[in-house]
Amino acid sequence: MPPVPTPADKFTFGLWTVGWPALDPFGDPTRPALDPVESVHRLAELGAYGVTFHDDDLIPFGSDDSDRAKHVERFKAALEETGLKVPMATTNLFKHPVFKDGAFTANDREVRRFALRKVMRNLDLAAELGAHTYVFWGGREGSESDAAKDVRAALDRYREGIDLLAQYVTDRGYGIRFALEPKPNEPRGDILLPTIGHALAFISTLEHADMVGLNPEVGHEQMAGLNFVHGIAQALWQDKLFHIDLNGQRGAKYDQDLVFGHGDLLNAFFLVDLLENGGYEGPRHFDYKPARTEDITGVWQSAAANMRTYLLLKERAAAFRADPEVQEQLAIARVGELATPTLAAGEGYADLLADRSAYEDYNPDVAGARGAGFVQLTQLAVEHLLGAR
Ligand code: DIG
Ligand code: MN
Ligand code: MN
Repeated sequence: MPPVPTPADKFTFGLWTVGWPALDPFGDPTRPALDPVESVHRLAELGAYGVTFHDDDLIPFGSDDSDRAKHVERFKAALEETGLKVPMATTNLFKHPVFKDGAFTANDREVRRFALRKVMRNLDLAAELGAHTYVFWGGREGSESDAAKDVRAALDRYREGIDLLAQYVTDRGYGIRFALEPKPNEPRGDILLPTIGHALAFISTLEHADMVGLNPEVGHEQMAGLNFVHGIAQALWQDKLFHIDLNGQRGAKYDQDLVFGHGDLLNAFFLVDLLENGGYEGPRHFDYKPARTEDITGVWQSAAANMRTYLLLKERAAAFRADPEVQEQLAIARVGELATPTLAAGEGYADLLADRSAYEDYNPDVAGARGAGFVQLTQLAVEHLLGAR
């Protein structure tokens, strides 16, 4: 019996995901617009825990205050009826032409001031709806020309914006943390803070660095040819995995936003293993696009597919960890030994220099000739993934 998702699994979806009408740069929409209230009800029926949104997903850009209130009230009523939560919110700082050269890092100072106000307004709504994480994906923060963007000045402005907004939510007592979402390119030729590494380095320079972490997305690191599991491991190691965008990507190409697991399935297996055993307690958030080929039935099938795949991988990763043959092979591969510090308690470099077994009497050819047993371990993982064990 395939696993059935429940709110206890903490699966969340962006309104913009199932609501994507499938307009792309080369073709018209293949689906009608989807009412956010309909999305809330259908996702609740599928077993989701919550929804997330950009301001413009809920309140069409340019709505007056009275229309804005109506959109918010309808959304709140649907949340009330279904019990769905809103753990995260974010701002659309990329669709309107005003942001064509960025928001926080636009050369045009008035655009930057408008962007900050747009974020502040949605931070108020995010707090009202109970969100504890606010994502910043700087999709337009970047350039196509190295002549047109002073990157050092742009990073100054990026930091100025995040620091100001962090001060704002702190003074307001919103209890909101910020999560930066890296991406290497698309829609800009090159996007600032392109990977987890760049974002971690940037966070370390912020005035309120303690309340700023990451919202890494599977496909974005993989667009840069990087191993997403490695990136998440470092984010966890630095206590900066505040949120996560799960989806699928098939190699270094345009951002596919496939269903979770429909790209690099083996990496997805080890990602679920890491998330379930590595201490991440946050939502399992899907930021994907139902393929343009699908009708509305396909949209809901794709939403269910994300959750089913995650739960199947969770089951198989648990079976992998519980398998005595795997535990034996882990020991052969000395994976657990890496957790032992290289120096003994209280040992310093003088002790190391005095230890002849570490160098003078050490025979590197013995270790060099020893089989690591990694391939057999990987094969056991693949066989668990395939349901063959
Ligand atoms: C795209 O990967 C971005 C936007 O969809 C949104 O700002 C963010 C939220 O997860 N991801
Ligand atoms: Mn993406
Ligand atoms: Mn995303």
